[in-house]
Amino acid sequence: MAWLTYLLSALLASTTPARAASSTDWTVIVGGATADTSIYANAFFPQAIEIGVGDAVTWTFEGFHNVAFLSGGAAPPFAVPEGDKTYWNPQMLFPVGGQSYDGTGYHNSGVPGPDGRLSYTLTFTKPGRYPYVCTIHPGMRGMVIVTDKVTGTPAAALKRGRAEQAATLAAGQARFAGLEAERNGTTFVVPLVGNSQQRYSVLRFTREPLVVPRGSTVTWAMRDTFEIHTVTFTSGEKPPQLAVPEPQSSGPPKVLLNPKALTPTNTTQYDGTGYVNSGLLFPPGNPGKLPSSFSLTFTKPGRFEYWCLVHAEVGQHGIIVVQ
Ligand SMILES: [Cu+2]
Repeated sequence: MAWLTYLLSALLASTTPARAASSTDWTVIVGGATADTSIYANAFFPQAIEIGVGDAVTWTFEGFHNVAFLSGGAAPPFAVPEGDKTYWNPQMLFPVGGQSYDGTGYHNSGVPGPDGRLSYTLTFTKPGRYPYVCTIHPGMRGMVIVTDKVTGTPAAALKRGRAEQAATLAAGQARFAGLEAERNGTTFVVPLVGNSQQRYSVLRFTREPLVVPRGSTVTWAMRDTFEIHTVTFTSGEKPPQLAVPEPQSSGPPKVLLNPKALTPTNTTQYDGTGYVNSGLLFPPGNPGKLPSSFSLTFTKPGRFEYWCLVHAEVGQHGIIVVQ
């Protein structure tokens, strides 16, 4: 049966993409989270990787991100209006660009499905330093350095990536363990935290229910550079979805940004009834002067659950107990 073996190997050879004999595959981890999903890594691990000309990098996803090479261009806008609706920009949700990169053009991996898993490979054809970003988390950056003479190995680079990721998640866990709401008389502040140097976000409001006297005002204050959040009280209703996929007859779905989730209700008091939504809260000092805090005064006793509509699926909700 030697002829069969020969035929099979010839077939396999012809379907395997052509690669230089010396080509090496490198791995970069995208994101990561603690098992309880409270801490989210907004980083590429390792942050910088040095590879040889003709080598490929495979990004292995562990969270909701993308890998985008802008080649000096502007990042695509987050949202695109269509009539009176707003859609999530498909240019950051679905793959754009070919399988190799020479330092030019827009390339995007697209985002993973609900399980957070995706793998994206690019082959680098020219020496150079190539920065890339996640267009979903501002400030989430990585670098591919392509050189004629590479010194490291993929195993060592991956080990470095895992160590960086572990340090990031540990820093986030330590921050969450010490997280306290701040009290000033009848005013409370719930900080929404992250750290752009240590590259994590805490996707929780408070560790324990926040107990406040009746008549107190609680302010949720953004102190995170990576994320957006909402503060949304639904009074027992299911929290609305932020992104609603609309299947199309062909091609990928359109993703509607749900106005109910985006639009502030401009409520200042809460008695345990109705729908109260902060709308999107943005990093402090953002260039568009978009809101970065939300305050609510609690007028009736009770135990009230609230949600971040951006991160409800990873368990970002909290409880206020008004006495
Ligand atoms: Cu959130």
